[in-house]
Amino acid sequence: MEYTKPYRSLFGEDGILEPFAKKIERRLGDMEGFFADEEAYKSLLKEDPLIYTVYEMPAPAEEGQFSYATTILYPGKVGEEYFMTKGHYHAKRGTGEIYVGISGCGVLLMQTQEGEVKSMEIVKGTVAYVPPYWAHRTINTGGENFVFLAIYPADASHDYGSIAEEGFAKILVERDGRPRLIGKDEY
Ligand code: S6P
Ligand code: ZN
Repeated sequence: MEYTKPYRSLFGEDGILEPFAKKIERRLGDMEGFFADEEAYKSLLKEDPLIYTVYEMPAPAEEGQFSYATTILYPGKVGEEYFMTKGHYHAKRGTGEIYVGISGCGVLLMQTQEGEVKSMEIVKGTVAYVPPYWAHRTINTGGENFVFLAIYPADASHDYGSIAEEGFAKILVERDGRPRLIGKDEY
C-alpha cells in the first residue's frame, strides 16, 4: 500500500500558507450575479477588484483524507453588500468542514437545501463547525482583511452551481454603519 507522506504548512496573520500547492484569486468579474446591487456591481467592475485569495493544500481526493486552505477575504462593499466568497455546497453532501478565524472579522453564513439559514461571527481564535449538508459562504464585515483557515474532507469537492443559480436566502448588508442580515429580496 502507498501511504500519503505527512506534511505541514505555516501561516501568519496575513494567511499566506507556506508552502501551498494551489493559489486561487477571485476578482469581482468572476462573481457576476452574486451581488444584489447590479448597478453598483457594474460600476465597480471598471476597477475589477480582487475579492479574495485562497491558498490550498489539497490531499488526494480519497475518503479519510483532509485538505486545508486559508482564505484572505479583502474589505469592501458592492453597494451596501459586503465582499464575500462565492459560497458552495460540498458535492459530496454528507461532508462537513471546520473554520478557524486567523485575523480580521467576518461572518460565516450557512444554509440548508430547505432554506434554513444560520450565521455566526468569526474573529481570531473562533473555531466554527459547518455540519454536512450546509452550504457555506464567508463575508468580510470589517475594514481589514478577514483571514481564516478551512479544514475539509479531501473528497468533498465543491458544488458552486446551486449557489450561483439561487444564491443564499439572506444577504449581509451595511445599514446605519452596522452589518444587517436581510432577505435577498429586501435589498
Ligand atoms: C473549502 C472551504 C474554503 C473556500 C474558500 C473560498 O471547502 O470552504 O477554503 O473554498 O473560502 O470560498 P468559495 O466558496 O469560493 O470556495
Ligand atoms: Zn467548503
